Amino acid sequence: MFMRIDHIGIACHDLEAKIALFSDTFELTVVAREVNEEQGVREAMLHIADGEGGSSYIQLLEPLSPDTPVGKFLAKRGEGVHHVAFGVPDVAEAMERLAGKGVRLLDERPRHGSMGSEIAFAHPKDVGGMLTELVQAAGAPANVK
Ligand code: MC0
Repeated sequence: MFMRIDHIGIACHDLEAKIALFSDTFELTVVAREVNEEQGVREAMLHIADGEGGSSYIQLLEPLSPDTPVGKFLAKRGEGVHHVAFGVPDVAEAMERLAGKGVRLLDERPRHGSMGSEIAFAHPKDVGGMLTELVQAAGAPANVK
């Protein structure tokens, strides 16, 4: 079910500065920039590699305000890795499977994520302190109607 790493989310105070740092240091290219009001973030996706199940990215996240998940995270822990996102073929099915293992989901239904994806989060306290995101990419089987 957890077929690949879709992205690693990095919380930062200054998106433009971190885009410059990551693209220069790791020689990565920005392939998408978005504002996601529902999640309270301004973000950029930096392409890492393409694989059979889809591509993988570094996602840089700047909060839209202090009173958002990423804003609170920065205040408490500072900049750094915020979450790990697994690419799955069907996010609704992956949510059911995690819930069946006793993992608390933070979303009752899939929400809109980067680049047309559908996403859901699982509670970090139920998976060893790692905020976990499930991502069904826009081109994943369950999204092809
Ligand atoms: C909080 N905690 C974390 C954490 N955030 N642990 C690991 N990784 C994180 N990112 C820990 C805290 O340290 C605390 O532990 C406990 O969880 C409760 O945290 P809190 O500071 O009291 O905050 P809450 O409970 O209000 O919210 C935490 C929670 C929230 C994870 C439930 O941030 C959430 O619902 N996140 C999901 C949505 C999200 O993160 N969206 C932004 C990315 P202690 O031991 O101190 O009690 S959006 C995104 O990425 C989209 C655009 C996409 O990929 O397409």
